[in-house]
Amino acid sequence: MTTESVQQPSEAQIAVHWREEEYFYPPASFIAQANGTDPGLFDRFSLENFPECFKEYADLLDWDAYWHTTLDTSNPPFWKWFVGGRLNACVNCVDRHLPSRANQAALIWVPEPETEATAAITYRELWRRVNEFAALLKGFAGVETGDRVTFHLPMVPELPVSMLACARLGVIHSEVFGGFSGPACGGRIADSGSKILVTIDGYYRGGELIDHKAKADEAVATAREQGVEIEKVLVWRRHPGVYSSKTPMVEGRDFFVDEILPEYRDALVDPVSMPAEAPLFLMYTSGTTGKPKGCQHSTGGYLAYVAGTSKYYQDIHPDDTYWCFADIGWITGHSYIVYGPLSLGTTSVMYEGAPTYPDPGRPWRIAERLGVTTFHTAPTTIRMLRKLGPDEPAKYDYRFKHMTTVGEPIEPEVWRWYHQVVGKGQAVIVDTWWQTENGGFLGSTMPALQPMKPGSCGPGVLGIHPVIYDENGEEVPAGSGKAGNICIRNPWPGIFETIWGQPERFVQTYYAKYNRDPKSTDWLDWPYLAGDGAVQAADGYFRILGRVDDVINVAGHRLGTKELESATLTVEEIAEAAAVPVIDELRGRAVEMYVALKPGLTPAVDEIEAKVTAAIEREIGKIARPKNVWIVPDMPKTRSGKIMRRVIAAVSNFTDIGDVTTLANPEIVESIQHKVQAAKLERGQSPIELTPEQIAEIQAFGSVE
Ligand code: 6R9
Repeated sequence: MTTESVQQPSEAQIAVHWREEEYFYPPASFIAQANGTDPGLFDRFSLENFPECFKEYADLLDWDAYWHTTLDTSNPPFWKWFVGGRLNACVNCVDRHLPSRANQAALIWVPEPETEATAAITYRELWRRVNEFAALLKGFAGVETGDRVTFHLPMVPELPVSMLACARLGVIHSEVFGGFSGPACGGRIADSGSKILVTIDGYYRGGELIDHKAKADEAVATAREQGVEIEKVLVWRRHPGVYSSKTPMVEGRDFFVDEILPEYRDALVDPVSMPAEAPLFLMYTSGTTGKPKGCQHSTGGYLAYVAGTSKYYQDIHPDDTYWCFADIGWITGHSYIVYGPLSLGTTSVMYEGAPTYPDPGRPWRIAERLGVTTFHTAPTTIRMLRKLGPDEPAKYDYRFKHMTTVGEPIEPEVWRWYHQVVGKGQAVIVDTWWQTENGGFLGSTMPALQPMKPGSCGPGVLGIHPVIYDENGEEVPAGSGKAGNICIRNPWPGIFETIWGQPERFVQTYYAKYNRDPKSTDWLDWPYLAGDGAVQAADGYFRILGRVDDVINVAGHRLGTKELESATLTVEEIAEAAAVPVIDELRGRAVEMYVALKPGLTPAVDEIEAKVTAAIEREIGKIARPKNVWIVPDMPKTRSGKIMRRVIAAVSNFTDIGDVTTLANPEIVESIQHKVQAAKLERGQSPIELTPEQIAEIQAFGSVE
């Protein structure tokens, strides 16, 4: 055994292999109209001007009372922004636009069935609906400022209406992604202590009217088991007046919103002026251990941060038609479908359904019909659209000036398709790196001022000063080719305030690792640990390698799954790729690649395997040579579209697959398992006995905590 395979290298020693990508420059037509064209911005937001620089973001909002302290660090790391300031988030997103744009569309909602009409909701109509629902929440449901209300809503306009109604009342909303199960929702109800659940009878997804109310009953039961009793379930109806769920309504507990709302017709509710640091909402993120974490976001700091980043990085102008094709059930939708765009008074598009329903031309038909100018989505959606409809964008007459990618590292191959085919070579792209915990973007290029580089998010955004530390807390210099843990040196207004009910876990998870002195009230002693591995190129751009646990250690060389996947995607036939570790007696870990091919190809299996191996050898080196390459019809995915690497890692290692019921496509797992394991046995790769640590590693692979 070599020393290499025995000693674990420190983060600082991780060699990262990738090819430097070329720059792409924004078109002159984009620069001519951009919000951020003054290079002086970077000086204004330099560390020397911290924290006062963020006044510029806060000044985008209307305040009832101006703050006296920009940043209060007296109780680290529970930072408080804009202390003394008071405001209402709903007023900032709705009321204040009425004098200038009452009859401009605030939201344009596209139902999934193409036979159903698109609905444009003006700022004035939104104001009406929000007031009426706020009146119902207060009068009928009895909620009070500071209470929590859980929503389990899909992509329907009732979701932003419910959010803004809570914000108007100073009630903390907690939206659970509509695709989550009833029990998952119940656990979050219990954790937040909500007494009210807002849901809907059904919604369209993939051509089907899904029965959603059924999940509410399970959610209430789970919450009860965990000691929290839901008093009322408010049920919106997808088709008002018609009940589309098979589950009975529970007498005295369940109520149709459309039956009660008429009592509140034209009601107006005074917005509650909230302290800047009052919580606006909770957003749960999953972890592999313990309860999901309820990230608590503030009113003033959060709203200022999403307004500022929407202005400069989304380049939002009021007369844009801005479409963030994400789900409001995730942080991206909260910040960049609802709060950011509406605070700036633009028109925000929402789409109810699946990207490829009824065909992979759908998003481009929506873009053409609505005249979308600004488009925002995730690599997983881009990969899916590329796989199923590579030539579709060209068939539609739309023109994007600006596009965003968010949520995962994007492979340069996929980036180039997005740029060339979706953006028709005319749109600027921002690759925005951030997390549920962060409120808004952390890493991105400033679209008119900094060139794009496929696969890299760019430098820290305005006022965000990232640094990469090794395991010992030493800075890993830019251009060293070494990876480490990306951290943010300074607090910022969008950072979450705490984990709801778990302040120790907040400190432990995000600050303990690199804190220099637990008593220090100097924010410089409290770097924020993002939990992602990253590399910084000599030009200062960061390349995010994925969660720190998404790394495969092959004979002492840690390889980012994303590097392997990127290399694999350079093979023309391949649409999607996922790398997992397989326990290997000789090399510690070996790599197995799972690949899905572009449609319509009948592959010569050996040929594809050889091409993948050659591509990885070429892009990374022989060390990363995969042990096996498996061609699969599709990857097991979460409902938010992230590939579940732990499931295929379990297949490769013959370990227990675990719970797959929360996958979007659980049926795929069995066929992959059967095919791969039979082939492995045929190749003489029979299962080896694993240690408990090894089993735990496989089970946790690719998970977020
Ligand atoms: C906004 C969001 C957070 C994790 C994050 C990182 C990954 C997000 C990325 C990215 C590379 C990007 N991530 N954006 N990786 N490039 N542009 O996605 O929040 O769901 O909490 O996920 O997603 O690993 O730590 P969330």
